[in-house]
Amino acid sequence: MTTVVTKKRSLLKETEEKLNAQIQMEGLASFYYLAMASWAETHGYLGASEFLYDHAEEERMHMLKIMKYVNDAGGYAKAPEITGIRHDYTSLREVFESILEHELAVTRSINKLSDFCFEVKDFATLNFLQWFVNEQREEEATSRRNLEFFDIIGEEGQGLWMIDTEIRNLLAEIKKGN
Ligand code: OFO
Repeated sequence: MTTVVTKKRSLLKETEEKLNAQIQMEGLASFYYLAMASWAETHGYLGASEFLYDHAEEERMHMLKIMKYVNDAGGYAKAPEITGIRHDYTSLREVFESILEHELAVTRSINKLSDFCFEVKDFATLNFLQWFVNEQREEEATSRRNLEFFDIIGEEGQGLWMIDTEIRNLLAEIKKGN
């Protein structure tokens, strides 16, 4: 039911659309991580798959956080349409390289959105987005750390097994800190 009261809000239509685009991006990220988790699990990388399954949940939580914000602000959050998920990778390294690229793209998206909110003086949404700004800083650091394992340990011999173990250990460390 739409009443006069429910129409009154300070959230601009354009901000709502941009937040919905971010919801789409977070939802896609969740399934993107889920597909990589399944790839890793079926290729014997159980530590990496644990990390990736866990991260798929994190991304879902990010999506829900924005949905709740939009609806609480008087807008209408749209559940994302998920298509075009990649299911095949040539190596575990490629999985983690594409994760870093993805996280950098999400950071750019959050920054653009924050910049827009600043321009239109939507300080409430700008404040809300600060959580995501900090989160992206952490996610980029984690993505780089995972990739460093490949360079430091090396992939030869038992290297991949050790890398897989280190990725699992990093997840445990992150969980301890949360
Ligand atoms: Fe939602 O932080 Fe990664 O993508």
